[in-house]
Amino acid sequence: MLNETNYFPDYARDGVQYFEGIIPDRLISELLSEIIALCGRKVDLSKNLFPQVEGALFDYLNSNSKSDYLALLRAIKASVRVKQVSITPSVISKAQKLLNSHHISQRSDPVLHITGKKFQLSDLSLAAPWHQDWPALRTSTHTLVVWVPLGGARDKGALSFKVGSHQNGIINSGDVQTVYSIDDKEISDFNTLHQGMLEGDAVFFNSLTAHSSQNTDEFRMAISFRFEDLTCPEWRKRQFTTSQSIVIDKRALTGEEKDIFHK
Ligand SMILES: O=C(O)CCC(=O)C(=O)O
Repeated sequence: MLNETNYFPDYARDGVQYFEGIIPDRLISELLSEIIALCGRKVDLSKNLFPQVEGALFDYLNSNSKSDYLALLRAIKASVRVKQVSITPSVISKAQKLLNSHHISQRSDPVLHITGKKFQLSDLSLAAPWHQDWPALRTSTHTLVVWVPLGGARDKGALSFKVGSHQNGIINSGDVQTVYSIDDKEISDFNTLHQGMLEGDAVFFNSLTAHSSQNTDEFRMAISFRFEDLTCPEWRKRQFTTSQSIVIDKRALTGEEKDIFHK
């Protein structure tokens, strides 16, 4: 394990780089307030918002069906507040710099990540085992991932990275469960870096950098989004496609609508 405080990873060399305080507090607070409101709770702006999010989400989970809870998570993920975080000017300029391109895009949707034992819905842990994001995206090997904690990442809730693992290209991985997990032995040559993160910080990493999270007792919430270089020849060859797609979900139709559409 690398010394957490004395090591400053560099994106090109290590495939991961941290930036402190690049997301305005206001944006994070607005997103957290929205989550509390979506859970049907009143926001108390005089108190810390993150514990209120935890309480509101946990109550929602316990007083609604699992599918209603998952629908709420989808609604949160689709919030304009999430998009606002992902297009913060400071985030965009760092992404342009790290991708070495002024022409960048966000081809896929943001993802919402929750860990914390009391939010686990089945035997399947909410934590992510070691994996690369590339197999789930299949865009370009330059794809840049940005992970933004909304709370609970000051210690164990933060991601761990295998420093420099992006330089190995695509690593053997198992079948997809939640992610395409990588066996420890495939990445044992790389040092593990784990750095706690404050709200407002963001970590940028290559989609080939192996990373993981821990199944902590404490609640942790984060969002992630991806940037592509529109001038990347490799992505052009794939006709600017991505594997992370939105499909038309027929279950979303009401009974009446199903009668109208027949199929
Ligand atoms: O936040 C987590 O627990 C996992 C995040 C992750 O693996 C990712 O952003 O690819």
